[in-house]
Amino acid sequence: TAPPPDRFNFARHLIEVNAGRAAKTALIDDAGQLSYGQLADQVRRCSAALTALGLLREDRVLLLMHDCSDWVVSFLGALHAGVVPVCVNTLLTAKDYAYMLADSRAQAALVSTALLPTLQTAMSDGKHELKQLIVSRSQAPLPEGAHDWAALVSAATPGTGADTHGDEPAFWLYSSGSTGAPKGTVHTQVNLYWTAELYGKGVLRLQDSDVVFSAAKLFFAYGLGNALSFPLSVGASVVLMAERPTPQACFKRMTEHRPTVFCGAPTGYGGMLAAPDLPPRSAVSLRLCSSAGEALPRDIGERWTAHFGCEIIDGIGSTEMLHIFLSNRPGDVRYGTTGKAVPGYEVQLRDEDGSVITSHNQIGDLYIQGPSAALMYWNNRAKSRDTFQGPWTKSGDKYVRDPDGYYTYAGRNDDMLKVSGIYVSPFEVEATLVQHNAVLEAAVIGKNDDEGLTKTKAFVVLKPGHHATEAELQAFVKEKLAPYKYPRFIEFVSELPKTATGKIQRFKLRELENQ
Ligand code: 3SK
Repeated sequence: TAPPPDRFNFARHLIEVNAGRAAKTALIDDAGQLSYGQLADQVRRCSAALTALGLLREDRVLLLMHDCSDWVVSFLGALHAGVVPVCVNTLLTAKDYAYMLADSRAQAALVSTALLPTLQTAMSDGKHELKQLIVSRSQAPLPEGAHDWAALVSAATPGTGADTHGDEPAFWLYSSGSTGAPKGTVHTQVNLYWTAELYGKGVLRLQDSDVVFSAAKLFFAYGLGNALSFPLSVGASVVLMAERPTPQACFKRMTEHRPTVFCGAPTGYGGMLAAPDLPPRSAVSLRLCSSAGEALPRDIGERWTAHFGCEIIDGIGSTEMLHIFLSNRPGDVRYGTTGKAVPGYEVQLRDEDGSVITSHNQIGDLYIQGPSAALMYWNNRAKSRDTFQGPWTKSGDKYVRDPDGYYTYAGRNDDMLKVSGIYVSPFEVEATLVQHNAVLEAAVIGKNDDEGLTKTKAFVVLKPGHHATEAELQAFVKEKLAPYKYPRFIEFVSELPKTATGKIQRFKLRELENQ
């Protein structure tokens, strides 16, 4: 892939790439459609409007919106002007937004009407520098001094945009770890280009004939690639959905808009497969699906493919690398593994001493090298140094490579268990438990026995109307894995604690266990 020129602006790049597609549908949201011509026009107007409001190059603007075309136009409009959108999760609390406003020193906020009250609470709670409030799809009278997004954008004269450097800070995403405050992850203009080239085109082979629908929202790095930078880099159409990605909401878009590519997370795939109204293959037009967020259990991949006749391409990415760097490939899917390094990225497994592991079947810490790594975490030198180590980025995940070169997830660094001196991946035990017909979900943590030795404990959610005993599930795991890995304790629960992105919060289970 040819590197982009030094002076590079991703929004201007997309406008250029799609100049010959003015009439083609770019975005379909809950309210209507936008063609590529209309998208380019709105991006250039939005860019000019932000500049006219007094926003300068590198000023940060908070982008707190539900998925819709205004999100895409706001993001690209800011990039076009050289203003830096700070894209935040719509599911957070006012306290979280107060932290992000103060940390980013955002000068303006672009916000959905429904999220305005929470943002206003954040503004009244914390220190902030907001000077402009722009409200998308407002229905009620606006707060004093606030702007209506549509009126502001349509009144502006389209701008030519900023002649940015490709390595200039372009946008932020907040990355949350299991401990500490969220970290503002600073990405450049070219990072969007590289992920679209290497994953969107290189692995998913997106084409302008594709219609892409992502259950993962735009504020996640995964959703941003799936539903913005990848499809718009090839002139495809995108289906955007504001509501929560329940199975029913996803089925509605899959059957109405007939996306050819669907991007989701394992929990979502599992929920859809368990739903009574799962549409038949003939009611959808899927050619390819992608999965990330957590490793995809083999059973889910196999059942999805059996039902819909298309593969799920499972990969792992990170907010820090912007998108997926290790992945299966269309036509070369090994369910239960995360595949191999995406061409353009290099991965390494390192042992506890930091030495590179060259042997097979040995669990190690995953490091990545590639052109889309973030510059740093804002205001956090210590964590930046720990994660961004020269050309290498530490992922915080443990992996194992088999003799054929396929990588399999072995848990987070902080979730790994050592039982009788041997590493046990809680993920491996969970993935086995969910193969049992009665099990919907499972989470495994370490629990100290009476002697203070670590043993595995599984929290299990059963499928509605199903039954299983502790002994039955233990025998099931023993049959499939090395016997020492079976969970010594099983507790049946009605749900598991999860992050907004659907990742199981094992640390919460550990806290409960150790109370
Ligand atoms: O969770 C992932 O695997 C992921 C994938 C793409 C982009 C970002 C993330 C966190």
